[in-house]
Amino acid sequence: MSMPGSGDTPKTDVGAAIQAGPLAVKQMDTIARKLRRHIISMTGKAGSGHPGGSLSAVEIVTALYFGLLRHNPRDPRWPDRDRFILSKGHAAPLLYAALAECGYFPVEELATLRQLDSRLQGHADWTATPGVEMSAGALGQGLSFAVGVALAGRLNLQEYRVYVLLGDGECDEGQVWEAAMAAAHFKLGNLVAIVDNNGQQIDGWNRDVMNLDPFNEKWRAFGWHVIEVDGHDLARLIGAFDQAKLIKGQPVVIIARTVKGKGVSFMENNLDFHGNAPTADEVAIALKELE
Ligand SMILES: Cc1ncc(C[n+]2csc(CCOP(=O)(O)OP(=O)(O)O)c2C)c(N)n1
Ligand SMILES: [Mg+2]
Repeated sequence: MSMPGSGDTPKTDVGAAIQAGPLAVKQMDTIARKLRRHIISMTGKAGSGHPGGSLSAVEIVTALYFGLLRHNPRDPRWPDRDRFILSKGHAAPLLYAALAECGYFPVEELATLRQLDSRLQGHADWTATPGVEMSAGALGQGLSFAVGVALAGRLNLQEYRVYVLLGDGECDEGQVWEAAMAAAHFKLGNLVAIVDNNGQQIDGWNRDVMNLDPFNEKWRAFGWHVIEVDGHDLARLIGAFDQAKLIKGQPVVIIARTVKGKGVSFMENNLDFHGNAPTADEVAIALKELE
């Protein structure tokens, strides 16, 4: 996290977390573990949700919210904020955990996930939850939305950058490729897509359901600059995001190689935890592993 830049920034009350500036990788690693614990506790308490695809993207979201994004939890609609758009909306528990740890709302509220009248529904609602940029859940839409936000930034002469997180299975959707084509056509150098490349989707391995390979070459053919990285290595992820900033006049996609369910032994690569919450016993074991 970094301070809102100079220039036309509004007079806002800047929180302590922001004043601290980007965190060291070691501190981010501690936060990543905390986010994993939240994901387990929240979905366990709710009795439903999507832990697998939330756990796989923990480092990606940690690097963004605690290392890269220019944002202000005390002023979620600050016009010049960098945008993070969660296109794979079922990973809402991860987004909520990160937003709470940043200070957008109290950490205690995480326990209300999926309850009636909670601000934290199973899929995020931008009208309800501070810090949420787009209501998601229907896969395939986030990149199109991000293209619009990136174009708006350019038209309004704003310097914010747009980051959008997609699932790899989500890339089965044709709309993703329409948006990919448009982003390159409009030379959107302020747009970075990250693909959580965990190799799985709801009902199997991508290679069996709908083979995406050659994945990098597809993005390149659509006019994108491609960076491939270990999606659980915070230092390398930050390096990838820094590298992306150097690319001008072209959108960048970071293909982050990840493991679904990462961090909890019995959840890793286990399709049962795509859309099922851990039981009380499983929560206890998982939290022990994440101590
Ligand atoms: C349009 C649409 N079709 C189907 C679904 C149901 N669905 C939820 S998650 C999911 C699998 C997504 O796989 P992926 O994008 O790889 O997510 P991850 O592995 O990161 O959880 C599906 C098919 C949906 N949410 N939206
Ligand atoms: Mg996947």
